[in-house]
Amino acid sequence: MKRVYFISSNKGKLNDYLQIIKEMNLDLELRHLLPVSEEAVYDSFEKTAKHKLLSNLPETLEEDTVYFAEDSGLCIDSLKGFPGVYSSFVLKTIGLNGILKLMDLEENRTAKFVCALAFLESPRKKLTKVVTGLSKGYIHTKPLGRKGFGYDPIFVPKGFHKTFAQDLNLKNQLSHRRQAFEKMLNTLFRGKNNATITSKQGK
Ligand code: ITT
Repeated sequence: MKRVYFISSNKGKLNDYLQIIKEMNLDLELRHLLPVSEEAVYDSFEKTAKHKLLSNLPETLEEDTVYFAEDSGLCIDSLKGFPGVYSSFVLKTIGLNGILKLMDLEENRTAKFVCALAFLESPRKKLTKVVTGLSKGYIHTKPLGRKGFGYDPIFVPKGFHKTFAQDLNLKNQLSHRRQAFEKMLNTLFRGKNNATITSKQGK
C-alpha cells in the first residue's frame, strides 16, 4: 500500500479525497497534516499550491511517500474570475449570500471550480510538480443541499441539475479535485503500478 500525506486545514477537501480514494478502489492510505505556516495568496492557484506544499513540509520526509497540498477556488465568468484565488477570504467575509447578491439579475451564471495540486515528484530532490483540474458549471440562484463544503451549495456542474452539495457522489466522480488527483497518481505511478488511473466520467 502506498501512503500519501495531504497538507490542509480544510476538512471538506479531506473528505472529498477520502471518498475519491474509496470510490476508485485505490490501495492508498491518506494521512492528514495540518499546515504550520501562515497561508499566502499568490496571483495563481498553481503558485499558491506550490507555496503551501513547500512551506509546510515536515523536516524529515518518509521514503516512498507522497506529499501534496492544493489551492482551489471558484471563478465566476460574469465577475471576471472573482473570487478565484481569494475564494477562501470571500467565503469567510461575504459568504454564499454575498456572492448570490453580486450575481443578482445576472443572466450569465457560468463558472468553474479550479484545483491546483502541488506534489513532490521526488521527495529526495524536493522536485515539485503542479497539476490542475477544472469543473465547469453554473451558479444557482439559491443555495441547495447540505453535503460537501464551501461553495458546493451554489455550484451546479455542466450537464446536471443538482448542486454539488445535493449530490456529493456525483461531485467526487467528476470534480476538479478528482481530475487533479488522478493526474497526480498517473504522473507518479503510471508504469510502476499496473494500469493508468482514470475516472468513470469523462473530463
Ligand atoms: P487549505 O488549508 O487546503 O489551504 P483552505 O480552505 O484555506 O484550505 P483554499 O485556500 O484552497 O483552501 O481556499 C479555497 C476556498 O474555496 C475555500 O473557501 C474552500 O471552501 C472553497 N473550495 C475549494 N474547493 C471547493 C470545492 O470543491 N467545493 C466547494 N468549495 C470549495
